Amino acid sequence: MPTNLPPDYFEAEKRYREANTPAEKIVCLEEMLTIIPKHKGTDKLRADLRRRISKLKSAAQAKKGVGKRESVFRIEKEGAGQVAIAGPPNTGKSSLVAALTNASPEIADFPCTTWHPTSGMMPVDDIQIQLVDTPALNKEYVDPEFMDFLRRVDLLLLTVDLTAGTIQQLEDAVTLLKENRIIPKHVEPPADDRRAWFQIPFLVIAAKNDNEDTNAVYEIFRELTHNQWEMIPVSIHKNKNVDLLKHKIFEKLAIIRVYSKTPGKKADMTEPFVLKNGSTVADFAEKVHKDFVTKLKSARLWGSSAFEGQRVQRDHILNDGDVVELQV
Ligand SMILES: Nc1nc2c(ncn2[C@@H]2O[C@H](COP(=O)(O)OP(=O)(O)OP(=O)(O)O)[C@@H](O)[C@H]2O)c(=O)[nH]1
Ligand SMILES: [Mg+2]
Repeated sequence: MPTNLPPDYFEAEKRYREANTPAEKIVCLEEMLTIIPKHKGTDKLRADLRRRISKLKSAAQAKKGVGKRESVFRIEKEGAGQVAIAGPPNTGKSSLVAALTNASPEIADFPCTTWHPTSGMMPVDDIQIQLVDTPALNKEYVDPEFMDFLRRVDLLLLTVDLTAGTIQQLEDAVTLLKENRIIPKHVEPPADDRRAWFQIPFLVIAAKNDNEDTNAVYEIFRELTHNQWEMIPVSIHKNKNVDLLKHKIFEKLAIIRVYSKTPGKKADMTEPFVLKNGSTVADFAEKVHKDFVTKLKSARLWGSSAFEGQRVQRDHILNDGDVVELQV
């Protein structure tokens, strides 16, 4: 350590040692660096200070990055599709996710019980679909990360309550989503607005359809909305239409299951590959292995889109349940 350092330097160094946060430490180190006389004898010390400053700065930067990635709404997609359950407070969103998946979000008889999303997997036949319970849509506070999450889901289940102002709930929810440029797939974005719009498949859940009274409300609700919305009346408490809902979700995801068969062996009917509707043999090959799509020589198919074991071209469009044998 060079001996010709001014007293200010040692004061700054003392503050550095006592500093609690990286930001304070950086300030003290920078101060020390400006105080220190510039000559050969201090070269090493100045290099060391610069190294310490840059180390602290990059640690702070990395932490910032992690913070961003750790938003509760950064939910990795899992299974055959990601489905958000969204809607006004107390409409039974969490109850739905708890009944259909392995997750157990909190359920309570007061609004805004849910503050964070909870994701669970719902088995439908031989596939798993991801359902995500979300906080109530609330026009007083719109979390941009929440909206960003909804813009990326494969399907949005908009839940309204048949026992409490159903029409108003639907209107408010749709307005809030539209303000955030989230609209149903069948609706065109406003022609005069050049911002990015997000057209998402919607399915309206008319929840708490426990009895004849609520069923009558449902009929009126359907009439007043002029059959504009694809909707399904559900009761979690009475287990009404729950199975139907599961299959409706599958249908709305517009996916097919395709089973793989190795030449000379039986088909693997336990783990289907999930593809978008309209996918071809080439798309399936790519999903099985990314090299297969270029190596693919021919394919045979069993299922409703061909006769048993028929040879098909790579652009042959597949159906749900098809079994494909790839020859590479
Ligand atoms: N009658 C009836 N009540 C239900 C049904 N499903 C849920 N509930 C009740 O509705 C209340 C709210 O349920 P939650 O699942 O917490 O509703 P939520 O939409 O998640 O509520 P927030 O997270 O507060 O927005 C609870 O008291 C549930 O027991 C149903 O099918 N019928
Ligand atoms: Mg909830």
